[in-house]
Amino acid sequence: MNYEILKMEAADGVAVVTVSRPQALNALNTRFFQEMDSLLGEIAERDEIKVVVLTGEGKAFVAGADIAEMVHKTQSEGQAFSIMGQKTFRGLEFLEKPVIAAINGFALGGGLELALACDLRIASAKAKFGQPEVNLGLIPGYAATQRLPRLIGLGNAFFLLMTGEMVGAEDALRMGLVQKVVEPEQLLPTVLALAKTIAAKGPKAVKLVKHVVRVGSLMDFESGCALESEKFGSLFENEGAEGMRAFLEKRAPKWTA
Ligand code: CO8
Repeated sequence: MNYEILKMEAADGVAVVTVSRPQALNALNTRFFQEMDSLLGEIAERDEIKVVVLTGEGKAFVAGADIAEMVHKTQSEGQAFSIMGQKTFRGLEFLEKPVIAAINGFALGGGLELALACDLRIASAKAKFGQPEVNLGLIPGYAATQRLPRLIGLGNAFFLLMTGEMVGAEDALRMGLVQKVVEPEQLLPTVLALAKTIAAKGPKAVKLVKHVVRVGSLMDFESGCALESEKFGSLFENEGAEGMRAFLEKRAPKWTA
């Protein structure tokens, strides 16, 4: 596919994907979703990519779904636009590689929903967060009503969803919406260092951490624990044997995948 909106640069096991439509503050249109679906397929196939970083070009991470595209939609087209986006974000959420959002600026509406589908969120001190859909007479359509309360609790989620208010990075940190806030110029170096830290861990173990947490979140507690035991066992006579042996032999482990 010929990418117009998404740019990817991969080095040292880390792929940095940049949403690049700064003239519209990286607003999400149909083309974005087509490109993201295609890129996720490519990332899944490239074994050398261990961790993905997602960021935005210019002053926004992503300022929401594209209002100019949505304004003309009928009821059924609106529903279809929501389903298409939910499917793409699900693909990101279940990609078998960690995804870190490097939130450089506005993360609003569908943009915050995109960040919520990532595994970790690191913010620039200049970033702004919000679910402003109610200002437009809308509700979120890319699963913020579901992911936000699970991530930051009902009270914080209702605050963002009902007021449409924008909050700064420190408030986002307090709510548990992001894991860390850094000065703007430190954002990419911090996120790249974090990505490289994760990329250096046991690759099968990292993959299974994500798998068990994500798939387990769709299960009842007992089924999730059974899945954990099964995957835990699968690392014996495998990567775990090397990791534990290396610890006992006081040397660095040699991972094979
Ligand atoms: N969609 C389309 N264009 C946008 C969007 C957007 N979400 N956000 C900004 N732009 C455009 C502006 O229209 C402007 O274009 P132009 O230069 O042609 O006039 C350009 O980007 C720059 O924006 P501003 O001049 O407004 O920049 P400011 O720095 O003054 O303001 C803000 C920045 C505060 C971020 C402001 O742009 C803003 O409020 N944007 C809209 C934010 C918003 O409401 N987002 C939520 C959208 S709804 C949504 O995401 C629902 C998701 C679920 C959809 C489910 C499918 C049905």
